Amino acid sequence: MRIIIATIVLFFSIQAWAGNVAVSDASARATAPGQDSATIRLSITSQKDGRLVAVSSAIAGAVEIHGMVHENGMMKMRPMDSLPLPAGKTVKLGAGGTHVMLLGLKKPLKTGDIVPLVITVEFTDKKQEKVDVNAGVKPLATGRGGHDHSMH
Ligand SMILES: [Cu+2]
Repeated sequence: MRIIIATIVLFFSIQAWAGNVAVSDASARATAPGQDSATIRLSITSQKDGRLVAVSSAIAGAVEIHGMVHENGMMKMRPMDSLPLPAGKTVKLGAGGTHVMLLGLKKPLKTGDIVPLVITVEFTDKKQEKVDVNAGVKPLATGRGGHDHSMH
């Protein structure tokens, strides 16, 4: 059964359901030359109260959940241990605030590439659920509307 689910996830990566957790709209941007980190955007909906506790990817040395904090009048990224996922609420990551960050990319991200991710959610009863997600790589943002770090 697990193999069948994994296969379905591979072919229908737009929205991955695995039990209580749905992940949608997962995407990244192509990397600029020399860039070895990348921000992942995605939306997570958990049907039960839980927390996003880990994200991993075979193509990155490390994956962190980053929050944004004000420090001396500047917005800075800070790693978070976990991110609350209230039951039934869609939590968006990557829209200028909390985001998932790939560090130590093993290869550059090119438009059309797929970034494999494993997302781990822990529920209030301490049970964990892992969701396989494929994030599509979009072209590097340029010009209007391409402001990934806008705080609006
Ligand atoms: Cu970050």
